[in-house]
Amino acid sequence: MTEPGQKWIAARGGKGGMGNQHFATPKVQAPRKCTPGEKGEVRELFLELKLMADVGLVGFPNAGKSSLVNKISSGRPKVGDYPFTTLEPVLGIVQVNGHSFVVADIPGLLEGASEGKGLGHQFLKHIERTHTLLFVIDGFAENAYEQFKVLKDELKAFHPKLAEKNFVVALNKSDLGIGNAIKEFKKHRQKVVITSAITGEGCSELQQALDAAVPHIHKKSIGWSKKG
Ligand SMILES: Nc1nc2c(ncn2[C@@H]2O[C@H](COP(=O)(O)OP(=O)(O)OP(=O)(O)O)[C@@H](O)[C@H]2O)c(=O)[nH]1
Ligand SMILES: [Mg+2]
Repeated sequence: MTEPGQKWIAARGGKGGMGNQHFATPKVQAPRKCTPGEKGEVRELFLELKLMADVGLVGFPNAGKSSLVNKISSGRPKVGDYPFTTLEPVLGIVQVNGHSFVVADIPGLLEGASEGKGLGHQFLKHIERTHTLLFVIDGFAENAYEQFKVLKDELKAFHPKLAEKNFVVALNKSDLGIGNAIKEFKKHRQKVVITSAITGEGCSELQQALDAAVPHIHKKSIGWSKKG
């Protein structure tokens, strides 16, 4: 169910029986005869909520996903200096260039997430329907590029479609000196937006990069119209 007001028949009612009136004749105008209706279908359903967002954040725990969401959007997920601070997805609205779109912060992923390791896999379903992914990589980590590759592989293992999505990479924690990571990504010709969620460096560039990646039809115009 993706639209407001959308209808879907989960279980059909049984065919109705024939009431007394059906058996009425000129002589017997109030018959006592009737036939019972059929039983309706019975189905047990398990409903699962998938959040609707345009951009889904993916990254290892502690990479700074929630810190960036705080900087670039209206979302206010909790930030902590320990892994798995974020335990539930949090949505935020990014307002840029006169329109807005929605980003979803999800718990960090671990290598093996697609097989159930850590927490993140439970939330990957929330990003199945997002158009764009934002990989958040801790640029200060020694194996930053390796982490990016692991994340991509995990997504692919979870669902090949996830790996085909449009994506933007934020190489975060630039305030800590991330020259090595920048070089690594350059070597592999992978474009990145260099960010610091602490100083704010690169955060408006990140908004622009996401804006360029999210298709226009998904965006809502911000503004007001003067009536009367
Ligand atoms: N120096 C520096 N620290 C950062 C930056 N971004 C985040 N941090 C710190 O890194 C830690 C983790 O930040 P979070 O935003 O909670 O990271 P997360 O990726 O959401 O983590 P999980 O929710 O656990 O997956 C916090 O102590 C932040 O203050 C940054 O750009 N520079
Ligand atoms: Mg977080």
